[in-house]
Amino acid sequence: MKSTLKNQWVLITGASSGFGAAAAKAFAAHGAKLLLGARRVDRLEKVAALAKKSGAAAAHFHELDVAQTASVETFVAWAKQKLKSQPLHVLLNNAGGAHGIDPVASGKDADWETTFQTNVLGLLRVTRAALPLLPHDAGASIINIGSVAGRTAYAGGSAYCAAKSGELAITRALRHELFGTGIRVGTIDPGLAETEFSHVRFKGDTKKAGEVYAGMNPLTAADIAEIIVWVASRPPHVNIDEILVKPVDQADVGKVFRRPEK
Ligand code: NDP
Ligand code: 8X3
Repeated sequence: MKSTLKNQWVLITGASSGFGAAAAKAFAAHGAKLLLGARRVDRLEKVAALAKKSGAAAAHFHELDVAQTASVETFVAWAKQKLKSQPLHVLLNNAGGAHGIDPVASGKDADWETTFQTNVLGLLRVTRAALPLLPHDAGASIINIGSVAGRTAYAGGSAYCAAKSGELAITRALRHELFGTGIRVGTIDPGLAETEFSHVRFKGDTKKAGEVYAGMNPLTAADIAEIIVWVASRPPHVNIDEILVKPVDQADVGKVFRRPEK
């Protein structure tokens, strides 16, 4: 059966690693055309090359820092040129992450600011700039990546939990604002998934990052990519509003089943 994503344009933020890179590969397997953004352009180049090998009808990349309005505007202008008046079918707002795990009492301004700049303001900026590229009544989708952290707060997660709660609120507000346009809006909210997320959160401390997933089976980037593609390929009248997805070893944010080391 012909995929509904074949030759459709998909824009992915944070495509240089983790969910974004896996989503590029998964959309590529459906013959989509890709517009990839992140700060690490060397990584984007590799992701685009793999996407082409995996079946992408096109895979272009450009530097993007969602924390900078000028960078977002430059990126979206570049994307518009690549589209050559064709519509954007999927906007995947994935760029983000957590920075530090300090309690509020010892939290750092720089960590809080980066967390909000990427997960909240970046999402708003990219969406504002890309909205004119999304056609009405044509099955286009905005898919945002939230987190279990946006639904349940935990110690050390104040800024990140607040930011992902913000992502959920923005997703819900946007669904109201786009009511009647036929543009679909949804959020996918994963639990523990082993990507570069914890390396970033713990500022490169590999030991601490590894402990997050010790003795349990986390989600993989490919698991999330499969869900993203499924959401984007529902029939045009179907909106998948919100998906909460956790590893079976995670009953809740702080309740993780860990097998003893052998
Ligand atoms: P990764 O660290 O592997 O990927 C994060 C991506 O975001 C990278 O491509 C990074 O690219 C990009 N990014 C970060 N800051 C910016 C920026 N300022 N401008 C542009 N791109 C940026 O982690 P994940 O794949 O796990 O994270 C993807 C999303 O999923 C994030 O929003 C995260 O909060 C969310 N999430 C992750 C979970 C997990 O357990 N892994 C669970 C729930 C949600 P670059 O550094 O090259 O700019
Ligand atoms: C990432 C999941 O639980 O580490 O969003 O915050 S968690």
